[in-house]
Amino acid sequence: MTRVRSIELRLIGLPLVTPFRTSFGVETDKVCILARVETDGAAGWGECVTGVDPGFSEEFNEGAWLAIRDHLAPALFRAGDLEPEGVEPALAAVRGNPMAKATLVNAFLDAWLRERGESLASFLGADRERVACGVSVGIAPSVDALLEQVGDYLAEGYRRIKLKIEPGTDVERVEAVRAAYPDILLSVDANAAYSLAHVEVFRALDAFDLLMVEQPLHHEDLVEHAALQRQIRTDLCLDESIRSAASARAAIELGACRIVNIKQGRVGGLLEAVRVHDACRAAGVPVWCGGMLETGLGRAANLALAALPGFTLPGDTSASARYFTEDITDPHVLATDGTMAVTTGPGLGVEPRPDRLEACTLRTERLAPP
Ligand code: NPG
Repeated sequence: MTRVRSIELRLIGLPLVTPFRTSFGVETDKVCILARVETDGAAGWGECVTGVDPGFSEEFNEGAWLAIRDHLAPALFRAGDLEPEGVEPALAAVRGNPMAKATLVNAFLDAWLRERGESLASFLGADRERVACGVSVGIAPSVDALLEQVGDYLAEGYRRIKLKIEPGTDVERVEAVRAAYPDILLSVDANAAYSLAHVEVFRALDAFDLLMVEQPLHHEDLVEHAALQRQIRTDLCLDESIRSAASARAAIELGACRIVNIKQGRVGGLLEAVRVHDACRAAGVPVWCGGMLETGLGRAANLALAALPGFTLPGDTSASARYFTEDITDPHVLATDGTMAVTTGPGLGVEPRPDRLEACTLRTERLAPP
């Protein structure tokens, strides 16, 4: 048992090495909330995966800040002495807001594990020390620019290339990459930019031996995803639609996907992420670890999760250098074989470097029990 004594919220901003364009917007900077939770015997970190705008999900930085400050943190203070299994129930009176909740769940877990000297990977049930990594390539300005980026990432060792797509340039881009690299693991991610009226696009994509088509339709369209899956050969993968183990089970039972992208931040934190993993594994559905341009803190959490046995496909767990010139932690580095190390120290096994943290801080607020 340990008790949360105080929470420091911090908004940070880090420039991205290259702008990241998806079908829902362009990111030039990573701006996110970090929570530092102080317990009786340690301090733990949680990184919130919301962005500046509610484009990927309805949660966004300023909303998450208020949800944490005014509702979730007070609930955690009121809960008193806690073990990890008590944290989600303590926050359950707040409906939804999984990304805001994940921030505190993960920070508490980090602090609790640091008190015990146990690594996050071991606590979650990891069975390997390195994970195979893929990379997500944003929508490029031209086919040539895309081919150059893909070539560079392959040269670095990445084991799977995921192309962001949007209506209009999809088939032509995939065809060009597949022609240049006939044997690579290749997938596409539509970020919900299509409807069932686009079925011909997906039939055309069937020709390119893709590992998967990720989240083609609206996040609430499970029945439509199932209808699309029946009409194409390529496996569908869901991301935005998977918000919990319950929604993963529903998607699988409906036949809406054959692969699941697990983002711990999107499903309410690492504990629910393990439940999503377990539900998929029980159903024989492969999973992989998604990414949301996390700093080295969130990336350490993702790497620990990706080391669980059901994570059989390379994830968007790319090296710090793919995102930032200088991360806030020591960088996570890709080996030439396309793998990265899972951290082994207590908790997340990484810390923000104080100088870097100060340099990128936009705002802080300290929260304490009344
Ligand atoms: O490597 O962290 C990464 C980015 C992987 O493509 C990626 N993430 O839709 O999955 C996504 C996308 C994303 C990025 C979503 C930022 C939301 C915010």
